[in-house]
Amino acid sequence: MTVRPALTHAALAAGLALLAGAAGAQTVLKIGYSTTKESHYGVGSTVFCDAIAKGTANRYSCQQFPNNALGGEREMIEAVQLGTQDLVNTSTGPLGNFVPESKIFDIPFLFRNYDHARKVMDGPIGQDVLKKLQTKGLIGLAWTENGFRHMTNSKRPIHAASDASGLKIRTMENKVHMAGYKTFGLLPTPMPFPEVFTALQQGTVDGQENPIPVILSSKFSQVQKHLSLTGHVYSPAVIILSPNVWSKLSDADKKVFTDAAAAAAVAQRKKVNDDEANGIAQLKKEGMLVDEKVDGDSFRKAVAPAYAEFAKEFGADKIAAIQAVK
Ligand code: EAX
Repeated sequence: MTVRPALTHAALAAGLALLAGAAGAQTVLKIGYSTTKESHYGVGSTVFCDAIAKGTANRYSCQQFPNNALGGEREMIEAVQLGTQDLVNTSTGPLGNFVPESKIFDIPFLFRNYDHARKVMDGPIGQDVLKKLQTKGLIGLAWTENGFRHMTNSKRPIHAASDASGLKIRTMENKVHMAGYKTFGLLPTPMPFPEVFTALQQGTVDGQENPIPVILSSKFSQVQKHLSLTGHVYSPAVIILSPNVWSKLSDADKKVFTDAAAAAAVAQRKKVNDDEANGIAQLKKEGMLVDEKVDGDSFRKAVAPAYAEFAKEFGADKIAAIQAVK
């Protein structure tokens, strides 16, 4: 009499185990980024996450952490390197501290426009650097995009480089940017992104610089009066995966992940385009005074002498090779 129920339990347990086996192991990957779910990073990350879920029949899926929920970009890259976070969709701002080869892309006025920048990132030069991430315990899946960066501040309109002189501006933790911005007369103050809104609000810094999609989604219009479309530097972004996850993927799954990241890049760049096209009107509506016809030559002239330093650091030939991409 006592045997029968025990058998039933055993049969039930075996049945459950079978069911679980049929469904397969399910892995939920944590992906973090700085801005909102609706922003360019959210759009790209959602395309990536949907594609890996579809391509692996839900064996892999994501939990998204927008709005700096997992920390600043440097912290997130570190966590991905350690394997305590699976994925990050991040600007290259702090990436040079891990992969020095990526710093060349941070030179001000290196790229002429979006077409040029995307061609370089997707071409042999960009892809070589993407592969270099592997040597630092990071798997670069694809270059996504943050966008060309523009200056905002609370003090005065910036039309020419001389207007920038003396303004205290928050920069990313990026030595190339800081060196470049000093030539404009700015006083660069490096700071992780999660602290920027408060620093602007409290006047710890006068301004900051970021692409339109970031200025929009982070509501900087609430704390900044002036926007100048300086486009002084291109800000690439990248989806990075932890090697812990990568090393467990089959070749077929690896292809699903890289294809998903490529699709994410297309969607994220399209969102950057859309924000560049529509966001400026929105920012004006929110009260910002926008200089759309900045004296770009004054900035290019100011930074020109720093190119000698950049050439020493990165090689004049490497810089020229990027400039030569048509
Ligand atoms: O990647 O730190 C920055 O200003 C970045 O542009 C922002 O985190 C989005």
